[in-house]
Amino acid sequence: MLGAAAMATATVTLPRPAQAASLPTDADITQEIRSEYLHSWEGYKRSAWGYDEVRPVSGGHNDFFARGHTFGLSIVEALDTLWLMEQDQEVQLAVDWIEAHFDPTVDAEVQVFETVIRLVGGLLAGYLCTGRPKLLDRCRELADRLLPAFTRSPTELPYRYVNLRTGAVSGSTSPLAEIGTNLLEFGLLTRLTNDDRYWSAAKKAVRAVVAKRSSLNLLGTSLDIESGRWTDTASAAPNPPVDSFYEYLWAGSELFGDADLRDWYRLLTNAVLRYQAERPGGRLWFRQVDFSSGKVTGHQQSELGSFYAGLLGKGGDLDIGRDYFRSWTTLLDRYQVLPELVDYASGQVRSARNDLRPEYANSAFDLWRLTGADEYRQSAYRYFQALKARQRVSGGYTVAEDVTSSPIRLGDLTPAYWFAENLKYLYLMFAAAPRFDYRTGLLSTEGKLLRGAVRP
Ligand code: DMJ
Repeated sequence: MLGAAAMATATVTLPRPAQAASLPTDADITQEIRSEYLHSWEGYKRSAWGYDEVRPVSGGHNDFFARGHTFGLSIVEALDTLWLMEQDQEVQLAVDWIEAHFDPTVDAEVQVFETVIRLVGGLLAGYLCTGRPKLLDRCRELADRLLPAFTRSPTELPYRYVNLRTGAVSGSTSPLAEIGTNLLEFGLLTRLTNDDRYWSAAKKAVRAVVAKRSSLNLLGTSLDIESGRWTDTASAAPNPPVDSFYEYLWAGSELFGDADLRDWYRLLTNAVLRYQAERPGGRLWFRQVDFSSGKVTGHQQSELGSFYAGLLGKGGDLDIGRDYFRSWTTLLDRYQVLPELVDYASGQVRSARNDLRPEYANSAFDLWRLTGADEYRQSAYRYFQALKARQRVSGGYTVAEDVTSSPIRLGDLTPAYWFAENLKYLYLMFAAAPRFDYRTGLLSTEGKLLRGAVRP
């Protein structure tokens, strides 16, 4: 949180976006991004190889899913980015580690959503990029062990956790992002294996949620997956923990040509735009409202919600997406690196952390692909330069505890998604990457390349 004096300055009218500056050449930027990515990757390899995540300041490591167990998460997350960057020796190292050590049968309780978007998605993307069949085998074994979360549910809404060894399920209150962000990975697995169980489970879960929408066509935030009742009736889109539920409606309709998903995306998005969008001070933000009455319950905006600018563009609301992106750019102007959570009505920072989040860069990438406008490359490059100036350490890149303090107060973790997302979006914007099909390429919520890998 900001101190009182700083808070007073934080409530003044938001500044205009910074003037466009001329960028270095694409070749120089590409080289810079690749070299920063490899700086981080080498830090992980040096201090935490085989562990889920590196602590780049202390040289320690972190188990992401379950204490005492590793899935080599950063390796799985990095795989398709390394491949897109044509780092074939590193790809070989990563695939060799996965083939030798990745164990989808450990006696550990894992969070289904995180396992799907990071590990199932990472293995799928790795398979699509490299064609190594064992990656698909491991992926399938893992997904089979996640299925009890769906099949043991009385409502078709998945449990949050499953023990990969025993199949025991737990976690009966689940937010929408966790219930619905399976469509791409499970749908693709079904396509690749001809086994309908994955897609069928994912789609039934989403159908069950949409059926519970209010008369305003809004959704709440979380459900009791055993009773099927809402446990939180605030419509919080595009904030977490509902964010990627909406993203996967659009992306699922795009990847599989599914008309239900397309219709649901449109229906629900129309309601979010109608009841939640507002423009205080000329900036577009999304308030939180009760899903039945539309009564306003909050004005918080999470950095994770900034992905929505790109989604709106892809879903056919380009002008609104562009406006929302500009709102986030005004925060970048002010803080240089984005804080995790702001209250746009009061101007207060509610969480001053920066967890090396990729969502702003993700939207810049999406909107640049849709429009070709240089504004998005300018903004993305500025975002990258700010992280480089503030959060680069000798062991890679690290999260920040407080972006409003001067100097910025750093933490000690490289979240594994860093290897999957931030610099991948940047790289693809500047590199004219030969291994990416810019026309059809489709990335998951975790930045995994699920369509559009051009194999050399
Ligand atoms: C990533 O794991 C994914 O982008 C997910 O959808 C939510 N956000 C985190 C990174 O911020």
